[in-house]
Amino acid sequence: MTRVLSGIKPTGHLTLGNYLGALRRWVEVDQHRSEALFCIVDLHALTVDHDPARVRRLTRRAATLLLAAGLDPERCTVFVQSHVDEHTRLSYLLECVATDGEMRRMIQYKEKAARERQRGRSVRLSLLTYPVLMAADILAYGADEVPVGDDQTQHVELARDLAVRFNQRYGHTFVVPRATRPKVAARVMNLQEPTSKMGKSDDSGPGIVHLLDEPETVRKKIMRAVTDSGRDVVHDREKRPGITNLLEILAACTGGDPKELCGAYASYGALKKDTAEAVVEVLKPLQARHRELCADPSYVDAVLRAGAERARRTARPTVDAAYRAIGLLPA
Ligand code: AQP
Repeated sequence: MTRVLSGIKPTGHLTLGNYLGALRRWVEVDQHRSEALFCIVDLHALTVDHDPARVRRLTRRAATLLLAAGLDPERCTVFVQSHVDEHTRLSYLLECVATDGEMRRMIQYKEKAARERQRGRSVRLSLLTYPVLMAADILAYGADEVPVGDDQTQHVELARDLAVRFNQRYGHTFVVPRATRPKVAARVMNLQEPTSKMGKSDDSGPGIVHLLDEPETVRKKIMRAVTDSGRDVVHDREKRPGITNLLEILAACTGGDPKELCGAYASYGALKKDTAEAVVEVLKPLQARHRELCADPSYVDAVLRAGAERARRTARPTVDAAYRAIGLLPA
């Protein structure tokens, strides 16, 4: 059976981008057709300036939202990365296989390091090495597939390279994973700045739809989305990024084709209205389930505890094998 692993970082409140780019596929496809593991990658949230209490809060909230969206602990393993030591154990070994040049070429590193500097903060070493920890997240579990949005494909490529290199040098140890992307909405853009990704750690509120936004807030944000000059509704990422973003969101929410949807709209206003309603409908059941789960935090704790145990059992043999293969004396 194919094994799938993916994660989400508790650096902010989950967004429509996280949902359409990743979470929805985990729920609708991956947990049904594969042996699937999903984690809240809390260690990755420490790579930029952070507030400890907030990270804890966001970790719990992300876990609750994953379950509210429909991940079923009977079908898949849901856990918190820092509860399973195998991730950091393996990460060090992979740091001994990765190169400094590889790390510095990572687009997310360049962008996030620039943002930290702009804010007058120093850049944490872990921001540079974070893709290696992400490779460890994936390789420890022998994942065949990693369902991610567009922005994470470069990191999955790195995990592939490290797996191949390790296997060539030290003998076959790791499965070589591959990224899978959604057909539409692989990169949901910020509604106010449609040439930038809708990211959860950005502060520009009106451009970001959060999964727990009230329906009225969702409507307002989408109705006020920045559109392009011109009047006709066309799908063109380069020339019409604002309208194309709305078409992608609407198509992802309704199961349509963004290019075919163009013909159905004579004005930007009508497209915005339908997009807003489609998003509200998609979020409604998730928000209702989230309210129920919040009333029973012990259930979420129990799911995470059981998930971590199962994850540990799955990862340990591979990580132990990597320790032996690289030349470390067994304890
Ligand atoms: N805008 C997006 N469109 C499509 N997919 C997206 N993902 C994130 N944003 C979009 C996908 O969601 C999964 C979890 O993302 P993450 O938590 O690892 O963080 P990220 O990719 O770095 O995205 P964020 O939300 O923008 O976080 P910050 O702002 O902290 O960097 C991934 O599969 C991702 O591709």
